Amino acid sequence: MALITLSRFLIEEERHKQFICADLRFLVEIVSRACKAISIAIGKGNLAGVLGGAGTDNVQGEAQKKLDVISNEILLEANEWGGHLAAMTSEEMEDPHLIPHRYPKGEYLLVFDPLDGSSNIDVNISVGTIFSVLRCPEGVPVDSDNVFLQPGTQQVCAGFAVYGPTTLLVLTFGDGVHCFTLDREFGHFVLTQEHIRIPEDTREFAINMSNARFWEAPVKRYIDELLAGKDGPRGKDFNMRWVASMVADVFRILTRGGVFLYPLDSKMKDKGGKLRLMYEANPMAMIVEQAGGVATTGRQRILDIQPTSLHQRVPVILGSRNEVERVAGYHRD
Ligand code: AHM
Ligand code: MG
Repeated sequence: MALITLSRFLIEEERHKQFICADLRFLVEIVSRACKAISIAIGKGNLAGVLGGAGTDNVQGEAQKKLDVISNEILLEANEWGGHLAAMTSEEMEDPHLIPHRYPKGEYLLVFDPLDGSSNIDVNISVGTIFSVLRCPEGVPVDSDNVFLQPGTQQVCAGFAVYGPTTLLVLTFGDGVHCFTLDREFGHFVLTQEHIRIPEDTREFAINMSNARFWEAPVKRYIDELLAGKDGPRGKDFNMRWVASMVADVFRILTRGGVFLYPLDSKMKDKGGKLRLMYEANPMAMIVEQAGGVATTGRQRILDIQPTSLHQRVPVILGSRNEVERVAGYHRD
């Protein structure tokens, strides 16, 4: 059977399902090309001198890696000229990036974390790019942050790339979740998994255990029960995985189920959580829900949150339906 490339997949989505329009198709093609360029830069590593710190801090006060800056530049440059975007915003920049006057403007907004998990880059562990697409609302000045402050339910597309043993692109337009693998010889993405479904039950969890003493009671209770295994109230053993790259942890959950938690903890309570709503939580929540999973802060569905600022942080609990609902239940108790 003929391979379905990303280009063909997108054309067919547009032609048969009228789910996406030409501009959105173009946008995703451009983002996928930028991901390819990032994947190549990462693959060169020390040979191209791209590893290590950039010597700068981002808006969150986190030290930037050279590849954080390079990936951000690649995404900005690739998406400026096409006429499909009104503006972009990135985890690595304080303010949104407006489309320069010399280029036409389009109806979409692009939101991205250019290199998620970049603390892993120097130790050769998988990292990725996360992105989300919104429509630019009419009547709101495009140079204000407010155009971006839309709940996750308004996303028209969400996706992420994983730069691991293979380079993957996971995509949703609100009609299921599909995964494409980069064919490095031909240079294009090929459809390798269609309509991914997250198993409802799991025996695997992902959390940074070193934060245990800072967690709230419902999360403590949940993890204690998992750790008690066969002898505890759950009556079965659980296994733990924590890559510290959300892209890799979420891809594992899409593939074989699991639950991922970056909950609220007392150390970062004033910040609202660790992960960013617009750049990480919303796109991942849309993908997880589209694959039959659940994504919550513990108290609220992530996609229903009305953002109040561009770099807002939230607690994130997502993955296999029955486990995530149990954690949400413990929060209600
Ligand atoms: P980043 O976007 O600055 O890389 O931060 C997000 C990452 C996630 O990919 C990952 O789940 C988490 O931070 C890991 O945090 P920790 O180092 O506290 O375990
Ligand atoms: Mg990130």
